[in-house]
Amino acid sequence: MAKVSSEMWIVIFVATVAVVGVGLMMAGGMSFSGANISGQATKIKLSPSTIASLPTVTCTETDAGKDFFTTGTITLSTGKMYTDFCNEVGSIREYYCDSSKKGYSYTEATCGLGRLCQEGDCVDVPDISVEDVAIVVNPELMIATVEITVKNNGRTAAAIGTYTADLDWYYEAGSSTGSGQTLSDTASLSAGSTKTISVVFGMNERWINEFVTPYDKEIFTQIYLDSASATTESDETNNIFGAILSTTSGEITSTMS
Ligand SMILES: [Ca+2]
Ligand SMILES: [Ca+2]
Ligand SMILES: [Ca+2]
Repeated sequence: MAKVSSEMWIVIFVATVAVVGVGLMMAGGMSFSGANISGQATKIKLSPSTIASLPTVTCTETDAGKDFFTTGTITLSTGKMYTDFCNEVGSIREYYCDSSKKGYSYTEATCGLGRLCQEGDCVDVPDISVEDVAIVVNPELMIATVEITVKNNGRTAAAIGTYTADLDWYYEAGSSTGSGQTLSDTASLSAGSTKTISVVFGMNERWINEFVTPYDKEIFTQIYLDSASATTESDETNNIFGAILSTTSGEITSTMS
């Protein structure tokens, strides 16, 4: 057998290292980039039986599951805690423990009519609103009475509180006369109940003369309940009524158009 020189051993060694290296690269799917090794992470799929054998996260909570009327906190065995809260659009995020692997879930819901989300809890509140408006003109007494029907659509009692009423008589396009009044009604209005409040406006000679002349004209009235925003309500947009109420000569009553 021919003797292998020391130079030949070096060549064989280098060739062997190269072959093994390329083999490892192919087997592992890796690629080299300069001096750094880069590669792709491999996802490990767990079998259903493996998943089933994993420990389930346990969960405890301070309220009664999907309890929208109590601010609750869930605590997981992992140490994580989540507390019910009101999101940016006023809906409640309610956390609750369940039998899933992660141990909990949550739902988001609006608190509904007559309720508001406050600090992770749906609370009952009032909701006063303008339901109807009528204007009764009495030329003989030279008064116009604005009759405002107010309803509490909410779930708790509330007073109308401070409110404003304005009445303008449009006798020419773009011009008006009239005056506003700021009043107060402190009587408690129970949930679901309705009442009518009346605001009397004095009419001057010009108003009366305009009223009895035989052409169409308009009365503008604006009502703003709880104008001082003293009461927190489930709907703050229905406190204002402002519409053009039309009447024709000879009529003494106009209703919402
Ligand atoms: Ca809960
Ligand atoms: Ca809750
Ligand atoms: Ca309201």
